[in-house]
Formats: sequence, structure tokens, C-alpha cells
Amino acid sequence: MSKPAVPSELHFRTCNLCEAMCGIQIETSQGRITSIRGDEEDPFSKGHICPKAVALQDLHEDPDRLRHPVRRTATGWEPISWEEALDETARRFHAIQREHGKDALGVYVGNPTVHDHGAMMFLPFLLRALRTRNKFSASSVDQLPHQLAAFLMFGHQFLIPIPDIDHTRYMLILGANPLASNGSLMSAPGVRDRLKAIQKRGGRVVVVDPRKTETAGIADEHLFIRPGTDALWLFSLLHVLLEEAGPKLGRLAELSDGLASIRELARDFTPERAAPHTGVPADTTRRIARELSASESAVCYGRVGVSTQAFGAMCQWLINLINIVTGNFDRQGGALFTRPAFDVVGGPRAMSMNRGGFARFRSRVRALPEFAGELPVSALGEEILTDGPGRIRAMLTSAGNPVVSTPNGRQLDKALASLDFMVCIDPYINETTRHAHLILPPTTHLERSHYDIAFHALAVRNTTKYSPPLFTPGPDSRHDWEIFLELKHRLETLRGAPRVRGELTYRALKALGPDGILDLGLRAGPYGMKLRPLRKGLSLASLKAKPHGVDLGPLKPSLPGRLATKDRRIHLAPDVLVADVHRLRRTFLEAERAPEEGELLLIGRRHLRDNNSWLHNVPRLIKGKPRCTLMVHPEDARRLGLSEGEEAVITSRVGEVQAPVNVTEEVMPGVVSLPHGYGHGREGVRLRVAGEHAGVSINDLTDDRALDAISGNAAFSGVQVRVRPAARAARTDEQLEQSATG
Ligand SMILES: Nc1nc2c(c(=O)[nH]1)N[C@H]1C(S)=C(S)[C@@H](COP(=O)(O)OP(=O)(O)OC[C@H]3O[C@@H](n4cnc5c(=O)[nH]c(N)nc54)[C@H](O)[C@@H]3O)O[C@H]1N2
Ligand SMILES: Nc1nc2c(c(=O)[nH]1)N[C@H]1C(S)=C(S)[C@@H](COP(=O)(O)OP(=O)(O)OC[C@H]3O[C@@H](n4cnc5c(=O)[nH]c(N)nc54)[C@H](O)[C@@H]3O)O[C@H]1N2
Ligand code: SF4
Ligand SMILES: [Mo]
Repeated sequence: MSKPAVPSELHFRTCNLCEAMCGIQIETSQGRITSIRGDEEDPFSKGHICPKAVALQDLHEDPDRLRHPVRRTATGWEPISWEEALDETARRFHAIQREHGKDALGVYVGNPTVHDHGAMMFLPFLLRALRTRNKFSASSVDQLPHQLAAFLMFGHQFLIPIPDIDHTRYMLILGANPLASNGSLMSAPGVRDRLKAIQKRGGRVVVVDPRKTETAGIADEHLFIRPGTDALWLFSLLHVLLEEAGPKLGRLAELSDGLASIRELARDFTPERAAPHTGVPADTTRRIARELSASESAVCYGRVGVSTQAFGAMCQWLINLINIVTGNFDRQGGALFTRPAFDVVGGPRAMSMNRGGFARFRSRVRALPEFAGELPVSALGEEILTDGPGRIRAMLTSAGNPVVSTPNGRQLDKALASLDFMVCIDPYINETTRHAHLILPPTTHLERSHYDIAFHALAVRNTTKYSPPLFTPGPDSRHDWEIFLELKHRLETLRGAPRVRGELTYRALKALGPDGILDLGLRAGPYGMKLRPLRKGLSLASLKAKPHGVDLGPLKPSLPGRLATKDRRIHLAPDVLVADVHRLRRTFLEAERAPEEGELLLIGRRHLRDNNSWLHNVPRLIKGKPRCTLMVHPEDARRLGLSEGEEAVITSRVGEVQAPVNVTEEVMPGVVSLPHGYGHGREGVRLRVAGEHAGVSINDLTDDRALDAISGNAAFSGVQVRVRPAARAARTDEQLEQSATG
């Protein structure tokens, strides 16, 4: 039984389950949690939490969670010691790389990594020690287009403009549902109130989404858009802004290059030509452009729905351009860069994230471009399954569940099952880790200290907060960062790296740990104590003295100082993006191809009580009405002979799944929606509760060949599918069988 590290019974910390960074207050009694509530004194979240916060306790206490490393044997999973597990991992990776080359090892890193400063800080050390080019992560099923646009326009992959939701008078939201997701690349706890406050100030919220989401439900206006056509719509919006009102760059005019090419590019993208494809009437587009332009302040924001599509990078580029040409960039009420206390962009080199880099090498099979040293995860399956030199034969995954989170999950299942050796750093035996030879489970969130180095840098207000561990981890447990460091050290030793230097680095890093690095980063940061003890400012110690966190004020203009391009200018028209516009023209304008009659396009969705694939084992969150349903518009349901609650078979190029139908006007005609993160019914998954609510995986339908051609990000939005009633399918199969045998 773990003992509380802090004697008092009230503990203040930050929930790390999503990007909102809610302050929570955890009450314990005799080493057990008795309640989890919102912390009213947290200067950022002011008491807000969502129903997921209680999962922190349930995950910690979950009997299915692994407490020590396990090895898969012919007769099942067997516990083994940490020493043995770490030694074997390093030894097998080393042997496989020696025999088949360094790229024979692949690595996939998942989303929870970004929610743990230890993992974030030590991952680069591990990746360097793995020496492979076959690095993949959840970035390429998520925000890679944002990173690419930021890198090309502002010079750093994490110089991502954040909507100033608390001051804007007009917010145009595309492909995001913050009421379910609690905001993304826009950490904003209590986002519903923040959106309502825009309306109370006399402003407007407009949502553009193929589904009338919870967020659309509280907006002033909702526009249906045909999935995958946002780049075309955004271009037509830009067209009106440039042709009617004219660009209003203000002081940014002096700092930007490429406006003339943008005007030229936007010339033929009229709302009238876009309308048949997007489904948004031309006069509505013109009106929205006028509203954006006339508003005292305004911001356009687009997230997963416009990032995970065939023109993802273009969408993020256009969104930045719209904010710039309306004069809302780097300005209160518009889109601004943050100024975080631990500065991953402008801090000392050793503590900063790399700025990015594009297409310096390509994947072996399909020649997809790298970004920041990573390859698109859509290529992972084929890199394992396609013979030839450089084929991946061993995998390491950490905090990821690519079998259900990345496209063509069945192919990846098959690929992972064929590996010579696989190791997963993960607390659960799930759809992905069941293929592992060894699983190395880390400590839980409550056994670690916590600091959001990523999300403070992506938040709608500058704040900073440190959370000490709530429970002391047992002697037989390891943090993610410790596992990373141990593997790095072992691999380097096996390769014969200089012994003394290797040992010294290892000991120094171990002694420093994430909190040591955090302290150095805070001191060196913009609010830091700068190693001069008498000067006031932030350090780890000063943060520890403020258990609710510290407010550092609203987002403020920071240009040109914050730009990271070599010439310190904004690149409005980067070559890579400009060159891609012909693809948009070819796809829509030149073909003049309107949507096909009867075409069905699949989109995903998130629910407030889900968190990607890994909270379905929490009984308090999964209970209630089944959520893994296929939303179908009544007109389509009628045409296809589907009725409420009936099972439907959904088929795409890569697979087929079956789910109950929910007939609803929430989705637009021609669009169907399934949530992602389900599909726990696969053999060998050890999630007892999730197994009872298994659902099916949308990523058994999404296509590893459907990509944003520029960034390589998966294009989940608008997968072409066919849908038929399961009953009829069964009947036809039966009839077919009868006629075959008869
Ligand atoms: N409760 C909960 N919260 C989460 C998560 C979770 O799984 N559950 N996941 C976390 C993660 S990892 C992330 S990245 C964030 C994501 O945060 P959000 O981006 O807010 O996530 P979604 O709710 O998926 O919103 C995407 C929206 O895009 C719409 N959409 C789909 N296709 C298109 C299209 O072609 N065009 C347009 N305009 N819209 C489209 C969908 O209908 C959906 O409403 O959420 C985070 N927070
Ligand atoms: N169709 C479709 N697919 C999608 C999306 C979509 O909108 N539609 N969204 C995409 C997005 S935005 C994302 S971010 C990805 C997520 O993709 P992934 O990151 O691959 O998947 P998760 O479901 O977040 O799985 C997290 C894994 O980490 C483990 N884990 C949890 N906490 C820890 C920890 O502290 N340490 C370690 N070592 N492991 C931990 C969990 O057990 C689980 O196995 O999914 C993507 N997939
Ligand atoms: S909104 Fe996110 S950070 Fe806040 S309590 Fe819910 S899961 Fe945790
Ligand atoms: Mo994500």
C-alpha cells in the first residue's frame, strides 16, 4: 500500500489527463483518496474540473494496471524483475540493430508523453540512443500540420499561435469541439464559460463542423461543411478578405514577406466556386468574412478536424493567414504566442525543443517526408511488413496505442504480431501492448511530480504551477523517465561508448532528474531567478511555495522578438505550401466535381468522458448509454434502410466494422460519425471493464493511404464508406449460401 508523501490530508495539483490543466484538490485519509475536487484557488482553472478528474484515483487503484514488468510466454504473462527486463530489452535491440542495421528498430511515442515533464525531458536522450530513423509518434495523427505551418511561417514548430479566447469579440472555430475535448492547442479550463463570456461581451461565436456538436450548440451560428473541404472554404474566406476589405497587416506589414503571392493565389478562390464543394452558401461565406473584418477583434481557430485531413497543413497555414490579414495576429483578442516560464521555444538550447526540419530524409517504402526527425505513423505498418533492407524488425512503444489510434489498425495489428521483438512502456495490456514480448509499466501520475512544460506553452493565459508527488512510489517501480534513462545507458554501454564519460552522464542525469532540469529552466526563463539567489523570480523552490500556481498575466504581443525564422520575419508564402495550392485547385476547381450522389463520408468524434483509447477501463466514466454508435442523418437512414438502435455494417477500402445506429440530425446529410478509441474486444486485451464496453475501432476503417500530401499527417476526416443494415447483410449472406449450396 502506498503512503502519502505529504502528511497533510489536502493535496493540490494539476490534472494531467487533457490539455486544460485544471487545478484539483485531492483529499486523502490514511493513505487513500477520499475525494477529488476542483481547486478554487488555482489562478487558471478557478475550480473548474470535468468528470474525468476522478479517473486519476481509479487509474491508480485499477487492479488491471501492471505493477511490475511482465514477459509474454507460451503459457501467459509472467512477472520479471526490472533488471532482467531492462537488460533483455537493451540486449535484443542491440543485437537486432547489429545484425540488420540501425533502422531495423522502430519507435512509437504516444500522447500521454506530453502530459509528463519527466518523459518529455528524457525522451530526446532515449531517442538519440536508439539511433534509428524509424521514429513515429501520435503527432502525425494529430497536430503535425500546426507544427509544419508554424515551422515554415514563424521558424519554430512550437511557435503555435493561441486564440485569445478571453479577450476576443469574434471566434470562428473549425474542426474543434472544445466542449467535449476541453480545448486543444488552446489550454482553457472552463472553456464553456470562456466562450459564453465572448457572447456576454457582445461578441459572436461561429462553429464550422460537419456535425452540430456540443460547442455548436452554444454558438451563435453553426455552419455544416462537407468533410475535407475546409482548405477550399478558408481560401474563399481569404479571397473575400483580400478583395473586399483589403489586407490590414498594421505593424506586421513591416515584418512579413509574401503578401503579393498570397493575393495572387487567392484570386480565383471565390465563395461561389467553393460553395458546391463545401456546402457553405457563397453569401454566408461573404458575410462571415465581413463580420471577421469588421469586428473590433476576431480570431480564427481550427483543430483536429481540420488538421487530420488531406489539406491539413494548408488549413493551418490559411488560418494563420486569415488572422494576419485581418490585423488580429499578435494582438489582444486575436491569436498570440505565449510566454511560458519554462520556455521550450526561446529558452536555453539544452532545455528547448528542436525548431523542426522538413523532408531531410524520407520513409523507405512510400518516401514520406520526415518532420523534426520523425516519420508519419501511417507508414509504420508497411515499414514492418515490406521486405528489404531497413525493414523494421523490432519495436519500442511508449505511452501509445497505435493499433486503435492510427489508421488501418488491422494492418498494424498484423505487422506488430510479425515482429522479432517488441517492448512497450505502458501500464496496461491493451490492443497494442498485447503484441509485446516485454511490458515495462511506469508509475502513475499521482506518484510523480508534475509540471506542464508543453501546455503552459499552449495556454490562453500565462500561468505556472508545480505539483509534488502525492504518493511515494514503491521501491519496485520506475518512472517513465527512469526507464528511458536506464535503456539509454544500457544501449550505450553495449555499443562500447566511453565507460567513464557514459557513467558520469548517467549519474548526473539521474541525480538531476526532471525536477532538477525544471529548476534550471525556470531560473533561466523569462520570469526566472537567473541563478542570482537574491533576485526575486521563479525557481522550483519558489513554485513549491505556491501550491495553487502562479498567474503570469494575459497573452501579450511579442513580435518581432519571439520570431524564430533566421531572418526574423514572418513568411506568409512558404514555397512548400504555395506549391501545394495547385493540388487544391486540381481537386476541386479544375475538376469542378461536385460530391457524388449517395456518397457517405466518415468523421470521428470525442466524448467528454473518453480520453482517446485509454480511459474505458474506468467504471465511473464508461457507464451509461453506449457511446460507440454510428451517427446517421435521417435522410441517409431512410435511403439505406437503417433505423435507430439497429446494427449497421460500415465498410471502407481497408476494413469493415459493425456498430449500432443513432439516427440524428446532428450530422449533415452524407456524413456518418463514429468515435475513436474503441475496439477493446481484440483477443488478449486485459481490460476487464473496457472489455464489457468494447465497441469497434474507427481506425479499422480509416486508411493508411489517406494523408495530407504535404505533412504526411493522417487524413481521418471524410473517409469514404458504405453502410448497410447488419440484418440485411446477414440475410443476404444466408441467401447467398443457400443459392450456392442449393
Ligand atoms: N474528452 C476528451 N477530451 C480530449 C480527448 C479525448 O479523447 N476525449 N483527446 C485529447 C486530444 S489528444 C486532442 S488532440 C484534443 C482534440 O481536441 P478537438 O480538436 O477539439 O477534438 P474533437 O472533439 O475531435 O473535435 C474535432 C471536430 O472536428 C469535426 N470535424 C471532423 N471532420 C471535419 C472536417 O472535415 N471539417 C471540419 N470543419 N470539422 C471536422 C468533428 O466533427 C469534431 O467536432 O482533445 C483532447 N481532449
Ligand atoms: N480516427 C481517429 N483517430 C485518432 C484521432 C481522431 O480524432 N480520430 N485522434 C488522434 C489523436 S489527436 C491522438 S493524440 C492519438 C492518440 O494516440 P496514442 O497516444 O497512440 O493513444 P492513446 O489512446 O492516447 O494511448 C495512450 C497509451 O498510453 C498509456 N499510458 C497512459 N498514461 C501513461 C503514462 O503515464 N506512461 C506510459 N508509459 N503510458 C501511459 C495508455 O495505457 C495507452 O496505452 O489518437 C489519434 N487517433
Ligand atoms: S478538463 Fe481535462 S484537465 Fe480538467 S479535470 Fe477534466 S480531464 Fe482533467
Ligand atoms: Mo491528440
